[in-house]
Amino acid sequence: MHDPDQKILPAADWASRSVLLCSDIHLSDASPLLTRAFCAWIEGVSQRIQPESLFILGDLFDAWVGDDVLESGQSQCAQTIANLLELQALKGIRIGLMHGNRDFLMGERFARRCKAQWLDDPCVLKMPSGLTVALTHGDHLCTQDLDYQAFRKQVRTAAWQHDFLAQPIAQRLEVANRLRSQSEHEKKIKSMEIMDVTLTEAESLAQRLHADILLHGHTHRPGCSLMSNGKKRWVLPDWEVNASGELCRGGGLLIDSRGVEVINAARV
Ligand code: LP5
Ligand code: MN
Repeated sequence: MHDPDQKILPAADWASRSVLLCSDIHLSDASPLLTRAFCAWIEGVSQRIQPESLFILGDLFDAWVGDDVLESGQSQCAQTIANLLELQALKGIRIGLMHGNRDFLMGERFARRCKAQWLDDPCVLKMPSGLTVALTHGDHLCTQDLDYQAFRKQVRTAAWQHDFLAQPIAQRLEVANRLRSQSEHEKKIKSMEIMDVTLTEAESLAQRLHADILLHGHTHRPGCSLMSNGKKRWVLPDWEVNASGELCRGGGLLIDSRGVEVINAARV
């Protein structure tokens, strides 16, 4: 059984017999029904499948403006998710968290609270069968999206993050809301091709990491395709509920001794 307090393994070297993966859930206090549906899915699937590990490959939250939000008691969603992940960890499931483009400010305090470990982006998962899977959120592979890449470079600097986190929570939330609106506006203008991963980048990442499979989220275009170098590319779905709280999109993937299996949203 996994010890939740164990030290973070060196980057790019994870081993597990079975891993449940998901990403792009985009949880927030604005959508308690989505939070409820995600919790039900995690609890149901983890009980049924009993995976050794649960890896969340970024954008667990719609926007994360700092770990102090959790401690401030201002976010029911953050509390609920921290409790959910902590409970899974206490049941013996190893929780791996990767940063996405919306929650790259998740920090050590949040990870400790969830009893989670950080997954470097990219990292490599090695299965006992010999199958090797490269894991990434995927946003850095969208190299044709030059505006986004410039934005990403800026907000990932320590100086920028230090200045941002020094602002009061209310101000940070305002900035995040403005950025989310701007992003939604720009996504209507950008072409689908620009917003997808650049295939040559995806291929060379899998090659460089000696992986049989590349697995990522971010693009919200789930599926499996064969790359020109013969390696497979699996893409995780994003999540959404309808007005009644039923999942219309979501779910994840399970990797075990049988390979990769789609675990859809309804299957709990
Ligand atoms: O997330 P998604 O899928 O909708 O779109 C992404 C890219 N957008 C983003 C922006 C995020 O959605 C906003 C995240 C807010 C939470 C972070 C909180 C703390 C950080 C605060 C940062 C100031 O990542 C989108 C891509 C799309 O994926 C597909 O790959 O196209 O990229 C954009 O829309 C970015 C624009 O192209 C460039 C934005 C430039 C804005 C510069 C203003 C800087 C303001 C600084 C404010 C202090
Ligand atoms: Mn993303």
